[in-house]
Amino acid sequence: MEEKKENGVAAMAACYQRFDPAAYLQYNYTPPRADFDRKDSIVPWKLACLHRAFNEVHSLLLRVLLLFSLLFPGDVSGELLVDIGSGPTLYQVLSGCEVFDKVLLTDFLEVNRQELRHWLQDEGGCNLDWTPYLQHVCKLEGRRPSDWTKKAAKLRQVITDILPIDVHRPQPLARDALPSVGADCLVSCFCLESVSPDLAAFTRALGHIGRLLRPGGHLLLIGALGESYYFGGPGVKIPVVPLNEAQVCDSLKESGYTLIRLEVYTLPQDMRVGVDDVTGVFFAKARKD
Ligand code: U87
Repeated sequence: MEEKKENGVAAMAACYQRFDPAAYLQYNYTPPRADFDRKDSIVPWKLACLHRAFNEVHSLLLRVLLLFSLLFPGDVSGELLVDIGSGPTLYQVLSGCEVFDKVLLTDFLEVNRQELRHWLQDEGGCNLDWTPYLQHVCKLEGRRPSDWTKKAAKLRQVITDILPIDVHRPQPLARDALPSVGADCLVSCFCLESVSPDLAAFTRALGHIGRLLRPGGHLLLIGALGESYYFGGPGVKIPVVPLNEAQVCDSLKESGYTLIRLEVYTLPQDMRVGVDDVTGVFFAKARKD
């Protein structure tokens, strides 16, 4: 049994050796999937979920208190936000960088960490222009789109590091990567189901990243529904664990989280552009027990 697990994980790692960040960004982060003039486009939907999650206040009591004194932040707060399996993308931390003082990006592949470093060092060499993303999130925050330069500066200021990660390890990050109490919030987009050989490995990985999070901390999880493969580059076919909503809820419960809210987006026909067979996208906000 142990051996079977390792083989599945090793086979996934082998698939990723040919991952092509430039192609991947073209496939998933340009129109139609990233069309900011279309409410039913995938990326604007993801950005709206993240904006709400990082800025909302849940309980009525907190709302009333917020009304009387602007002391109380949203219920997602703290110092350190960690993004699990960032890939070559930044969209997933454009709201969180205004709420957390420290943001840690992580990925399994050096080619993706390099892509992120290119943006961080602002020396060109990026395979995607994130300006429209920065402008869109400024608008969600009620700011002028021209404030995107301020948001870019804020993001470059709070990103503390870009580290290797393997969610299949009980300790996914280097031992000294995080303070002993753990992170205050985790965000992870399209990672776990895209790197796990089966549902059991997906659920184990949820448990492994949970160990990086302080009790009471929040997990913001975005993922694919009904997907069995995607292309990580020309001819680079990567298997995916096909998930449904019930399995996502069960796996979160099994690995020690309390689900706060689950939202689901169903792909319109013209978002099915042949780079995968995904049918839906879920957004889960959960808290570690
Ligand atoms: C993103 N977060 O684009 N441990 O949101 C940790 C690993 C491991 C490992 C590989 C998959 C993309 C999904 C980023 C990147 C997410 N990556 C790393 C893709 C599939 C649906 C869809 C997609 C994207 C690996 C956008 C949209 C849709 C990748 C990352 C997975 N089809 N991390 N053991 N092995 N990784 O290097 O960067 O996981 Cl809209 Cl619909």
